[in-house]
Amino acid sequence: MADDQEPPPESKLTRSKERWAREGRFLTGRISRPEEQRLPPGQHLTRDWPTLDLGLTPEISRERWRLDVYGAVEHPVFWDWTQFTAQPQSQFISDIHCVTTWSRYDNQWQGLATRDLLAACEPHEDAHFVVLHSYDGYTTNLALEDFAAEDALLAHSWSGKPLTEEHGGPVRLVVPHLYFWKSAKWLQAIEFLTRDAPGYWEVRGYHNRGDPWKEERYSGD
Ligand SMILES: Nc1nc2c(c(=O)[nH]1)N[C@H]1C(S)=C(S)[C@@H](COP(=O)(O)O)O[C@H]1N2
Ligand SMILES: [Mo]
Repeated sequence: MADDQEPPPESKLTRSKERWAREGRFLTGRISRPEEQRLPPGQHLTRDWPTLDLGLTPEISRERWRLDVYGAVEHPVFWDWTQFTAQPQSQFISDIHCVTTWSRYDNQWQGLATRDLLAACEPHEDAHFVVLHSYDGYTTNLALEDFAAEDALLAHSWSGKPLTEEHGGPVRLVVPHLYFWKSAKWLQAIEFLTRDAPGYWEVRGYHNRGDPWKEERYSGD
């Protein structure tokens, strides 16, 4: 089971982001563009890679790291680092779209494709949602179809190097077709559910799904 760690007290950035959600900040008011449009509306490109989190970087050594997959699954999983890295390996290149309006192209990720994880744990017929639990107390929710996207993965490497601590190492989720807050850093557990359960940002004014091309930034968009 996931640790019952409380997320850290709300930082200035967290409070600003809650306010942006209330004010509808960064909304262009445009309708969703076709998927062929690489840069979603209201986004700008950045070449560096900003770090965004709750202001607390959990230090989880690869020795101490565990992945716990539980809930509505036929085969719960509890892997240590050796077991996790022995799973099938995938490499995907994808773009990052953060709801704070930066996007970053061509990120090369390596790790376990969520589809391979699903093959291992076999979600029940009535499992339609997942909640990701992280070592910093962060949570985020996804529909199972979004989690199962063909280029979604549990990434341990970026550009051929181990994922750094600031970007979520040892392991983070990457779901490229949704805003980056859905891509949980410092992944600890994946819970399969029959009913949806909004996560940290989803209960703080952010959209439940977060499709960048539909500008699903805030709840109500
Ligand atoms: N565990 C955890 N994962 C998280 C967050 C967080 O605070 N804690 N922030 C999310 C947000 S809002 C963004 S934009 C991305 C930022 O990832 P990066 O710091 O690697 O750019 O991580 C997401 N995943
Ligand atoms: Mo974000």
